[in-house]
Formats: sequence, structure tokens, C-alpha cells
Amino acid sequence: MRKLFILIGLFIAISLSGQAVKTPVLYAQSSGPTYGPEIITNTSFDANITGWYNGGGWAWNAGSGGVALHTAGTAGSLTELDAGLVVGITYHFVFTIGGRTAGTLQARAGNASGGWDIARNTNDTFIVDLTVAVGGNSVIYFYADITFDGWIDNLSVKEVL
Ligand SMILES: [Ca+2]
Repeated sequence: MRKLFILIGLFIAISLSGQAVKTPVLYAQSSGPTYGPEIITNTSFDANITGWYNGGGWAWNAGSGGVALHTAGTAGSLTELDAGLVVGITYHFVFTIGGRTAGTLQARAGNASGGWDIARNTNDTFIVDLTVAVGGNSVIYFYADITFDGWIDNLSVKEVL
């Protein structure tokens, strides 16, 4: 009976190691980094900016199929409070800026400056990986300076696995 258990144990061990061998093969077939699920709830502002906290100057606008528009005069972040970011983890940000004639927009992973993108001052789609710095919180920010007069849309934030 004891030999039988040992045999079963051996069989399980071989089976598990067999699965382990498959993993690198699957990995080799993938191209580039892989990402976790979408973290942002409202990524495209189709009908509103629900899910985002307006830290100053932001409002939903129906233009361009629904966007989050910042009006110059007040600096402030559009913030996803429930993002659940983790210090030391890298996140893949994608966002589009449009309609801008002045000012800058900066994507931020957490509130410590080490997790911040450079301040963007052109209309374009940006893709950047940001790592939450020590001291940073779990929140996603899109910070508009006081003169920024553009909109953002088609946002995505995913963990880099
Ligand atoms: Ca949209």
C-alpha cells in the first residue's frame, strides 16, 4: 500500500513537471509583454464621467463621441479613486489628448512624483509604462495644469505582468 502511494506521488510529480515544461513554450509563442485586466471602469466617457473624481476644471462633454474636457482657469486632476494601484508595480497607460491649444496634461500612477509621466503638451495618443513610487497611493490621476484646455479620451490602465 505504501508503495502504491509513492507511485501515485511520483505520477503526480511527473504530471506537474510536465505542465511546468509547457509554460515556457506558451510564453515563447506570445509576443511582447502581457497585461492584466482593464483597471479603469469608465474608459471612453461615452455618456458621462461617472467613476471619476473631478479635482478641478473637468466636465463631461459630448464632443468627439464623449470626452472628459478640462477648462483652463483651474488646475486639477481627473481621478480614478478605486484603481487599487500597488507600490512597485508597473502599469501600462494609454490615453488620448485632443482639442488642446495650451497647457499640459500628465498621467500619474499614484501621488509620488516617481510614478508620473512627463507633462504632455500635444494632441496625440500616448502609451507609457509607469511604476508607482514608494510613498505613492493607489490612485490613477490625469493632472491638468491651470492653462490646459483640451480633453482626454480612450483611456486604459493595465498592470504589466
Ligand atoms: Ca469617447
